[in-house]
Amino acid sequence: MYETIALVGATGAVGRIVLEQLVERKFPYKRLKLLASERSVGKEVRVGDETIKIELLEPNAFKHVDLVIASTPDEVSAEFAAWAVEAGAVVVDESAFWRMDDKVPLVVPEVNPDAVDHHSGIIASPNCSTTQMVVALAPLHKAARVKRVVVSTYQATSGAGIAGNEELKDSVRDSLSGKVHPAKVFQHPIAFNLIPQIGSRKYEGYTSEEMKMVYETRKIFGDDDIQICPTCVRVPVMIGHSESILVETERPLTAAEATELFRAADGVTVVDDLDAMQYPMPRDCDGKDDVFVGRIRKDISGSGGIAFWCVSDNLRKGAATNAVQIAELLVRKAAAVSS
Ligand code: 2RA
Repeated sequence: MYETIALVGATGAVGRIVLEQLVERKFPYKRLKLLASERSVGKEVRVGDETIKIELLEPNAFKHVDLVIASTPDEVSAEFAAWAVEAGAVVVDESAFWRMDDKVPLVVPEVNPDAVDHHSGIIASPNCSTTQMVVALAPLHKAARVKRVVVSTYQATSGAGIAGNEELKDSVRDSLSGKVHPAKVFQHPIAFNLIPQIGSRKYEGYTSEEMKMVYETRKIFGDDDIQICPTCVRVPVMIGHSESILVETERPLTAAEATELFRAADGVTVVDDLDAMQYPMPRDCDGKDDVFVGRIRKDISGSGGIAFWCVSDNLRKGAATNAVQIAELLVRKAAAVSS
């Protein structure tokens, strides 16, 4: 058990859910510190039966802290993580800053739990669009080795934080009264629209969000030969990222075999009955921790691959839940060593 844990970024969209998860999942700790920038210092946050005052995120804030869960912008993580590690804490970090650092494991507990054994103080949690895809692909990769993936995402506005959801609401309200709400968070008005750009130009016309899916997936599976062609799209949905995935495996799988592998996998729920109009949709996955798959079928264009549809709550498994699960994994591993 960790005596003192800290959450950095408690007031953000993901931070709020981390707090809910710590309570819901009965994460073992004695004391919880909430740390944030000057703007939030002194604010009171209800956590289960406790009310906790937010303290300033500064170099001395991590004295006696054993474990940190952090959901902050990259530049904040770049600075504070060293303070925490220096004070002896382990940091489970949600930002993109550390994910591709060779010394930092990038962990999805259902996929590569043993990667946590090799940390030097920081453990990274992947980007939401990567996390749900690797949870779904992991059982296929284990059984038949994934060679190539073509993925299109349909990403919720909450991926851009509370401000993203506010912009969607304002944009819908203004559109319905015949006005155009000026886009601030997104590149274009999001109401009744789809925006095929998440992040900035990164490589050969692909965006930063798309290249995260490539690099992070390879790191998590420990296989640089996996070829991935992603297209990331922002859609006017508040919670729940959806992905249309075509996967080719070294040993071709039938749709029935893939379905059985999905059914047996940890963290995956199959919802797949086209005749009964049953398939995963963001509205149904909101507030749930699993990755949902459906529309599982063979690729009829001749790749020998499997096509499927995958939905997950981007704030939960895509962020908060994965971070808390990493922390739980650390607790279990420490208990196993000491017993
Ligand atoms: C998004 N994947 O949806 C990002 C958040 N990490 O914008």
